[in-house]
Amino acid sequence: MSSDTTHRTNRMPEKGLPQNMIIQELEVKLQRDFTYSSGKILCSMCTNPHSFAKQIYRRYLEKNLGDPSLFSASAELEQETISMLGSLLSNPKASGSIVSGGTEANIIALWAARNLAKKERGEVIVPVSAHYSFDKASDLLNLKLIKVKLNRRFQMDVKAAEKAITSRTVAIVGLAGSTGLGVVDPIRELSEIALAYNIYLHVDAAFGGFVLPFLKELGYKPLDFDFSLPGVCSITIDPHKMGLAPIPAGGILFRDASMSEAIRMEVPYLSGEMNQSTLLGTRSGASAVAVWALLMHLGRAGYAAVVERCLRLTWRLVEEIQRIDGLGIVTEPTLNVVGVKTDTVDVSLVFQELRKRGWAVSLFHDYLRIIIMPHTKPSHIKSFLEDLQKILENLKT
Ligand code: 0PR
Repeated sequence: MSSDTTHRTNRMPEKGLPQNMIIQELEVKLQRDFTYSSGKILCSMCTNPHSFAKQIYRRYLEKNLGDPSLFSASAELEQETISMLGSLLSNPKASGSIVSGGTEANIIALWAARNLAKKERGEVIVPVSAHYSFDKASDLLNLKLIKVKLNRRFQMDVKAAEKAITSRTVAIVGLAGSTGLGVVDPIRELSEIALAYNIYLHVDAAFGGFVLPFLKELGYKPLDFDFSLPGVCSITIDPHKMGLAPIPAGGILFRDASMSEAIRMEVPYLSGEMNQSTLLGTRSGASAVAVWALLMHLGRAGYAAVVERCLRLTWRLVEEIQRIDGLGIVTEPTLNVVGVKTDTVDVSLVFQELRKRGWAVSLFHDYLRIIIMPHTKPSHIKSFLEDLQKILENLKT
C-alpha cells in the first residue's frame, strides 16, 4: 500500500478488467488531484480547457503532424492556426508550429537562433526572470546563458543587456509576461538593440501572448511586444495557457520562413514532401486542430472578454490585498499575475498554511504568486482572502 488510501498498481492484470471497473478505480485514484473547478488553483498558468476545444480534440485524436504526408489537411490547418496567431501578433505572414508547450517553443527559438548565427561557443542573453526552459535550452544546445539583472520595475535592465553583448552572442530573449510577476520587458528597446547589433531577438510571450493584444481595447495601457517591432525574430505564445486550449498546445512563431528553415530536417523515407521544424517527431494534430477551432469559435471578441474578466478580478484582488494589514503587492500587475508580500510574518509559513487549507499558490523567493485564470471566480477570491486573513492573524499571535 502507498502512503495514501489507494492501492498502488504495478503490474498489468493477466486478464483485462471491465471498463466501468477501471473508471471507478481511476475516480478514486485521481481524487487527490487539485481541480480547476474547485477554484483552489491559484498558481497555474493553465486552466480548464474550453469545452468546444475538448470536443474537437477528442474527435481528431489520431492525427499525427509528424507525418504531414499522411495528414496534409491537418498540416494545412496548423499553418492557418499559425497565420491567425501571427495576425494576433501583427504578422499574418509568420511561419511556425503548434508545439508541446512553452518549453519546446523556447528551445526551438534558440535552436534556430544558434543555427542562424553559426558562432562558436554561442551565448544567449536573458533576464534573470526568464523561465527555466531557457536553462534547459542552453544546456541542450550547448549555449552559455548570460543572465542580466532587472530594473526597479522587475523588467530586464536594457543597459545591462546591451553591455552583455559580445561577438559570441547568438540571441537576446525578452519576456512578455514573466513567469514570476507577469512583467513585460522593454521589448521596443531590445528590438532597437537587436537591430543595431544584428542579433536575433526572441520574445517569450508564452503567457502574455493571449493577454497583451487585448489591453488597449480593454482600456489598459498597451505594451509593445510583438512583430510590429522590427527586431523581433520569433515569439512563443501558448494556447494551453491563456488560449484555453487542451494541453499540449504551445506556439512558436517566426517572423518569416527563412528563420524556421534553420532547423528544418528533411525526412527522405516518408512519401511526399516531408520535413520537420519541431523538436518532436510524432506530435498531436488534435492540438493544432483544437486551437484552430477555438480561435474561430471565440474570435477576438471572445478572447478579449476572457481577458477582461481575469484582469478585473486581478485588480479587485490587488485592492483587497492592499487593505489587509501586513500585506502588500510586489509591483503593480501588468497581466493577471500578482506578487503578494508580507513584512510581518514568514511568507513560507503563509504558503504552508494556505496549502493546509487547500489553496495552491506559488512561493517565489520572498513572495506568493497568484494567477487569476479563467477558472477563478470572485467567490473563490473572497474565500481565499478570508482564509489568508485568518492565517495572518494566527501567525502573528
Ligand atoms: N515561458 C514562460 C514565461 C512560462 O511562464 C512558462 C511556464 C514557459 C515558458 C514554459 O511553458 P510550458 O510549461 O508550457 O513548457 N510557466 C508556468 C510556471 O512555471 C508553467 C506552469 C503551468 C506551472 C501550470 C505550474 C502549473 O500548474 O509557472
